[in-house]
Amino acid sequence: MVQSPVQHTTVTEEMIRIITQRVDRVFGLMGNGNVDLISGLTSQGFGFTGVHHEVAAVTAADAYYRATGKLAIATATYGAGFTNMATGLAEAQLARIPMVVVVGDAPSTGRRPFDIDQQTVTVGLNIPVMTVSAENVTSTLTRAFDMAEDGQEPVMVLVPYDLGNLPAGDRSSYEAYEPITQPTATDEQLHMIAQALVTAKRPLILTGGGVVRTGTGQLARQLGDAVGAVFMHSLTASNVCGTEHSLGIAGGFTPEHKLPAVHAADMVLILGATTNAFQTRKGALFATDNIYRIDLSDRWNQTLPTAQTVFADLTDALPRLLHAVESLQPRPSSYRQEVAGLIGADGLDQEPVYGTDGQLNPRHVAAKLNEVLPANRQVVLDGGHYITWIGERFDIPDPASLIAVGTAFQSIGLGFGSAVGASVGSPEKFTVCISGDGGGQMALADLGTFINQTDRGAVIVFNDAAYGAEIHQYAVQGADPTAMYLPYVDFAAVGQAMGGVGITVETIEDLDYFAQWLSSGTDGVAVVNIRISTEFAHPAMRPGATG
Ligand SMILES: Cc1ncc(C[n+]2csc(CCOP(=O)(O)OP(=O)(O)O)c2C)c(N)n1
Ligand SMILES: [Mg+2]
Repeated sequence: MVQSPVQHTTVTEEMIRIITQRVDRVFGLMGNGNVDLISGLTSQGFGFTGVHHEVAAVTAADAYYRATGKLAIATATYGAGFTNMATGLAEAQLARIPMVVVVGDAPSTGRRPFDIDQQTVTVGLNIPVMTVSAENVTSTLTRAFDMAEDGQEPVMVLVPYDLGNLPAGDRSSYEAYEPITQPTATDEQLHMIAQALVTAKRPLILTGGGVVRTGTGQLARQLGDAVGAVFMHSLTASNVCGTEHSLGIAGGFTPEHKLPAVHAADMVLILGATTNAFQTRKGALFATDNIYRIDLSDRWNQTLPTAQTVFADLTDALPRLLHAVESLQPRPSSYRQEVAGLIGADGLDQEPVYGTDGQLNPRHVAAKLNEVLPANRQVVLDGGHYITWIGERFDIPDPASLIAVGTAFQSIGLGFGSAVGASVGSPEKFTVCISGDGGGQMALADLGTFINQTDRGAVIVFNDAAYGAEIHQYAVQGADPTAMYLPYVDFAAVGQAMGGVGITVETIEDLDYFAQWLSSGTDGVAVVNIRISTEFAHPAMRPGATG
């Protein structure tokens, strides 16, 4: 009798088994280090989105999480595939985005002349890293998912590329992951904040990404309603409390005419929001020192050293705080009624629509775009001067509908790649990716990916033929502007070449063509190239304004 050979599960097969159990989407670009993995996934019809530059594998997985709350995988080959990911990884780590990054690595026999030390580079990015072996593939990959989810961070899994066809080791070797214990507030601490809220004349609650992640927006709203507080939110927490008593976005994006209403606050409670220089206008956003924070760690308080911080998980702390406030039987403050009288005119109608160069004023453009874009918008931003106008003028329905990958690491050039992940994650929304011409040229590799992956959406380029942010911040202080100006690129033509519908906007009325395209309901992606003047600087760009 001929004995049939024992069927082993290979390392690659075992990785695919775990991946398909834990996620529904992989973003990546292949090479020798990950071709078998991708091939094994696509051959079974698994959701794989190919990108054109590896940084987009990471930023698309990042935006996918921000859009859906679901963890995704980014994969690349060893060497250049890995190094191309670095900027996206630094952003994901700083922004606390869970993802598992699966990357090929040098063979288990040792580095070849062209291999680099990927482990050390990953450690340098502050990202946990683990290396798969044939014996531990199950436990390693499972642990990577658990760590990423629980720790809210990217986790790197390196796979020596020669191991793929070896039999995978004992599946039972996995030791259960020990979840991180979160800090808990004491009753006294919560009572202190409750007292401050109840005795304040004009309490203000600033909500951030921590409120979004813990799903505590409604609790924060109830807390504010109990004391008559006014709300603000960070960039990542648009409309998280669903209240009309909000002064909108906090920080550099806060329009100047709303600042008197913010400065009137005599007590501020910050819930799960980073207080970086931009968010607090270098600590000057609030006129009071009577500031309290509830957050998991002090890592995110960068500008308010005197704020009283209670370290706690909002899921536990907010219901208890609400109870503490209610037991003090507060009388709601009159702040909400006073706010209308404190907000000045926004002054848009006083501003010219064009500069003396004949090009458009970006503030008017942002205001009109806000009117014409569909309500079910999902706005993906790159970085640059132009985003100040979007932050100021755009209505965003909920936190998941404003995605700005790159703000934590202060990187431009991540817009089109991240728009891929947002669009794939929430195809029911109208995804609009807004970019500058500088960041747009940096991200160009994945403009075509976004166009191809999106049934209906738009790319809008605020094109001032310049690194506008540098002109408005540094040329005004005497830096030579030569290298700040860029050759003009017609993004409508570039977009058309990649399968989009090109629309050129030189006058404010030209935006009606875009409005018509939107109302026609035609499938596809409009690529709208808008010529912007370099003469209009947002106040947040003033030297030293926000850091
Ligand atoms: C990767 C990277 N390189 C350089 C910078 C510095 N930087 C910040 S904004 C900016 C200009 C962006 O130009 P553009 O995308 O055209 O937008 P604009 O400021 O003109 O509106 C530059 C170069 C950066 N933030 N990230
Ligand atoms: Mg520009």
